[in-house]
Amino acid sequence: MVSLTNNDKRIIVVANRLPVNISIKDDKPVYSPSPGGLVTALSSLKDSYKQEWLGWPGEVDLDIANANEIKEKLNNDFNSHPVFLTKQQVNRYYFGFSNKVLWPIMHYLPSHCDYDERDWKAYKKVNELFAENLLKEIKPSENDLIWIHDYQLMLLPALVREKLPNANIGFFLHTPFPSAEVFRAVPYRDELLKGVLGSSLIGFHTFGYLRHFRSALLRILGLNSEIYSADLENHTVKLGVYPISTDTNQIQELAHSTKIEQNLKQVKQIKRGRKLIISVDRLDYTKGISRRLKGFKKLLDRNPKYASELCMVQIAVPSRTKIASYRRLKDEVEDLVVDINEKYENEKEPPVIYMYKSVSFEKLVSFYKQADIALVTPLCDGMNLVAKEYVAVQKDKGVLILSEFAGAAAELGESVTVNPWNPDAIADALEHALGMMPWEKSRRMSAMFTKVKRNDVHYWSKSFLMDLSKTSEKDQHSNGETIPVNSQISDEILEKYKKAKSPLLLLDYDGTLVNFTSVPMNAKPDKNLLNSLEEINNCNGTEVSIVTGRAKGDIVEWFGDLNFNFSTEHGLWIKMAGEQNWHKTLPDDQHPNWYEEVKEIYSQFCRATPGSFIEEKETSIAWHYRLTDPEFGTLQARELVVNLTNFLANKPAEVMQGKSIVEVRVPGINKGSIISRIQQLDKEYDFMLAIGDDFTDEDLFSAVPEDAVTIKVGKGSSKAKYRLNKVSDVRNFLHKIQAAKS
Ligand code: GDG
Repeated sequence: MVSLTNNDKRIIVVANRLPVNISIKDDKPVYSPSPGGLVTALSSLKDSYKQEWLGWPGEVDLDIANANEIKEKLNNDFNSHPVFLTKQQVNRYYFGFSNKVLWPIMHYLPSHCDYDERDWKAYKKVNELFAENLLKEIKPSENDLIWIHDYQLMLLPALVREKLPNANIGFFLHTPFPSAEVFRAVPYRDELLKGVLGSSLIGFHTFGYLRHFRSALLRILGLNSEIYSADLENHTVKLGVYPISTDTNQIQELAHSTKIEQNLKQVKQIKRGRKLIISVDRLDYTKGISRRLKGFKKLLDRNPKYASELCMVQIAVPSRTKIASYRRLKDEVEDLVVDINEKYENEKEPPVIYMYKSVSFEKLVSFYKQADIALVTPLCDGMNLVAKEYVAVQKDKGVLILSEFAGAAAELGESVTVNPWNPDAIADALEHALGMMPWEKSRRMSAMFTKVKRNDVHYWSKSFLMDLSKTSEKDQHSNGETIPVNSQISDEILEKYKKAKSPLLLLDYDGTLVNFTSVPMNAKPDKNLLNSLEEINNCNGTEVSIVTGRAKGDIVEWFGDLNFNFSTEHGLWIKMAGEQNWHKTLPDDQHPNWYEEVKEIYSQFCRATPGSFIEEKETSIAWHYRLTDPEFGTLQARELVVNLTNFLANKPAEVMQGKSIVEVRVPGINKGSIISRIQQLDKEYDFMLAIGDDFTDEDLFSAVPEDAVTIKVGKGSSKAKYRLNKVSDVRNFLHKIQAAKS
């Protein structure tokens, strides 16, 4: 088990709802704790971390109750900080955008969406309110762990990051993350994704949701990510899979305690000797209640004897009743229950017992204990805790029928899985469960119990928080990452530069001095850049060098008039300032003999990969895929690299894969070749600064002397010592260089 002990740190939990209820009695607020899963999840960390909560305290009439008094009481007695919301804010942010747009989309049910721009505005406003309250009331420091929960607060991580760039911000999504094709339909999808990306760590219940999220980043924001992380301009976001669970020990204890005796008796009275099938859900259209009832009806229609032998209890907890589709669902479900019970009205007892209410947890555990089968058939569900609670109670008996579309199905493979959309399949699964031999029930349930016990809710919270505490910048630097150029480092570099008599600047072009464009020829240098570089070049002996992989022709066209040093085509052609002619690093007779065949392989890939194109240079040839479908392009590039590596195995060629490019070149010449040329010409410099953004610049970083200043643009491991985050930061830095000597 992971261990977390750090008494300096606080865990700040931010969720839509605080774990405390406030009601008004005799014009006075009455407080009652409502500990949900999150409180349980964090209970085992109570001794090692101080815990604070931020959230909406529920509807409180502030005309009757005094806001300051409530605040004080919640602070002192519940470590909680309320974010008070007006009725209209609740309607628009919570019932509106959160539950009429995000909830259905996250669950693949866009037909339930009802979009109103005013709801989005309120969603934004409330997320801002949460950020303001967090910063003002709790004042987090870099030592704290901020844990934000769920789809109602997707904008919050970025709002907090803006004010606290080094904060440890975790975000956990309790719903599924749908396919990017579905998420694309959300209005303001970019803002939502960028909002979540303010986090240091984003957690999902399953790997499938994580995969969809990455795909949405790529397809909607054009952001490439690794399996477990995404590099942004200013920070890295880790991604992880943390399946939520139950407090298995506590549930087992309750299931065997005398506390539930009375409840057990009541459940037995409901059963009356029949077999019990239990279903428990919030009354929500994602939970598949109607289809489940239809499935049960099919079972009875196929086997009328079951009408007297079985009893199905459906507990439907009232939920989001302000939303029309939830009210319609209630009518539909109740009609179906009446339908079944009317059809079998001659039986002694109705086969379906429908309870539209919330019951105590003791009662719930009693139902789980008495149930021969749990029928858990959501159409889509982030995890589904009911399934795990049933397993936690049963231990080695009973049968769990579980929807394929619940996150829990990824872990509970020994359940009887079912397609919840198909009532016939539900009836089949029930028949299967009813006929199952005791030894098989025991084998399946014991295997599931072992997993639910090992990966319980305490493991869930500890593993998430453990990973979150490892995401701080400090940790990443100690893992060999580049150091961001802050104002102190920048001053130190500029000071060295000022003192130097013959400084040399070695600057990569694309991704360093200019941003990437979809068509390479569009990335022309602007006037501002040209002026800035020219001024630096003319200043007290400074030499500017453009060190690029681009063809010589592009550079001559754009910079030909300027007296810079140039290294083009990854070091094939070099011309130092003042030289009349270009120096070719390779003798003329060394034109690569593999060139035409590589071109042919590229052509085949171009035909199969719409949007890709070939760029021909003298001794290298590149396949660009920045304009292709991003996922397909990446797959094709991988395939291409395998093909090329095989084909070029014994040939004088090097295959390289960079940012949306695969390139084959002659080995031994690269961006570091300019340093050999400098040595050949006996040139000497007393200060060198090299800046570049991709793997081809690593050759330059390796070739420069050890005391040179090396800067990588963007995140990622590198031989460079320092890091600037983006092209605009490089340009600002160049302006400082320009100012330093003038
Ligand atoms: C969301 C995601 C994800 C239910 N009725 C009563 C009652 N419950 C308790 C159950 C269980 C919880 O409520 C329901 O949790 P679920 O996971 O089944 O579903 P959601 O409410 O939709 O939760 C879901 C979850 O977040 C956690 O990440 O698993 O996918 O949709 O614990 O026991 N508890 C009591 N009386 C009831 O009548 N006391």
